[in-house]
Amino acid sequence: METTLDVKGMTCGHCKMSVEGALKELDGVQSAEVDLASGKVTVTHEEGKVTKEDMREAVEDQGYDVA
Ligand code: 9UX
Repeated sequence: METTLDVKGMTCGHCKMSVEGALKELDGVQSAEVDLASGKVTVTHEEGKVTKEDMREAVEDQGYDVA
């Protein structure tokens, strides 16, 4: 399934890589794609294995805020 996060404070390509990398490390996440212009992050993952809260924590650990 797909979950969308609204992330604040990502401005460069390195931000994008940090957030995508942190999300892809989570068990059950298949892909993560940051759109820098909008701050939208689209995460494709197995249902039930990983929650939006897990994703929020992973993004916040990288220093970004999740709306
Ligand atoms: Mo460079 Mo992106 O400091 O925050 S990693 S702008």
